[in-house]
Amino acid sequence: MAGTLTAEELEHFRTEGFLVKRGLLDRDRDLVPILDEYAGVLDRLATELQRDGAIRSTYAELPFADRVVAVFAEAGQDLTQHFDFSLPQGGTRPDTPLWVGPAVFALLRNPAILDAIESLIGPEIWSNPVQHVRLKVPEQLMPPDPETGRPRDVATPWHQDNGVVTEDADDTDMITVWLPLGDTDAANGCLMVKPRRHTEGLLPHCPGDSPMGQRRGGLGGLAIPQLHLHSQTTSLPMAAGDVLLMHRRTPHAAHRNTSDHLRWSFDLRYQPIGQPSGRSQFPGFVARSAADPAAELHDAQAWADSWYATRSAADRVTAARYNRWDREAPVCA
Ligand SMILES: O=C(O)CCC(=O)C(=O)O
Ligand SMILES: [Fe+2]
Repeated sequence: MAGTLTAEELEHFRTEGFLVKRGLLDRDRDLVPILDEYAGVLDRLATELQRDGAIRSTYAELPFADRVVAVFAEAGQDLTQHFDFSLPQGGTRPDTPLWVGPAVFALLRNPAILDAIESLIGPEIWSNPVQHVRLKVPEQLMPPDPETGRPRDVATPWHQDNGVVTEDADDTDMITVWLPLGDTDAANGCLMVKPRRHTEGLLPHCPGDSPMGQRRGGLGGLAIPQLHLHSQTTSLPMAAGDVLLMHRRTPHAAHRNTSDHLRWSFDLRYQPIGQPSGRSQFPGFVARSAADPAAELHDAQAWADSWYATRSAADRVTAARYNRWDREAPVCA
């Protein structure tokens, strides 16, 4: 079991609320297939944008990460949803872009990742559908935000992942798995955590459009108010192949991307089978089961179809509630 955690690693996770497992993934075996699959998505997207007059060149000569930067910057748009394997929180339409390809499914089922998860929650593992790819173009290369006139901020505000799901999942033993597809540091937007704060319970979160929120994209804009952000911050520079495991109540955030190159990452989540996912309108699956191996999903097309079916039911998805926070709450006003 290549990814099984050692006793020291388990102890670190339990006391600190997170663990960086260096080199858990092999770049050639585990990450290159994603890059190959996404190169096709990007090529089709660039071709379409050029046809529609949104960009002059398809930038076909550039390697993937540089090509993402060139295409997003010239189009002046964050086009991440074309690569994402989840749907937006509200506003989904039957033609909302989504990429649920076989290489992404293979990563969700990656044996080394599942070994690490098994060490934390046991062998009955559900792939929780709160999952994303994040393609963060250097902020200085994107046109300024039309509303504020300031550079578009791709930082991720401080939050706990428990805070971005619905309250039925508060006791779900959800583990976040965050992995960069290119090397990441404080300049290009690596993650930061507040160690040992996962034992404090759920902290208040404020919507991005409230005075205490930080008016930022993603995550429905949720942010923990400054008042609760005392205590040490640890930045986590990581290389492609490293994997961060996080407790659902560990406060975390990401630096801005002030570099000149793409910061991109996947975040996945796992939990014991049978517990609420906190996003019941989205589909998960049995990733590993010692008790009932026949229940495991091995069919990439069936997984993709489960997302297409959710997207087709767009009215239901749009009406759904994604979190519990109220912009009028005293802590946010
Ligand atoms: O990648 C980011 O900037 C944020 C990721 C995050 O919040 C998560 O993985 O839970
Ligand atoms: Fe998060």
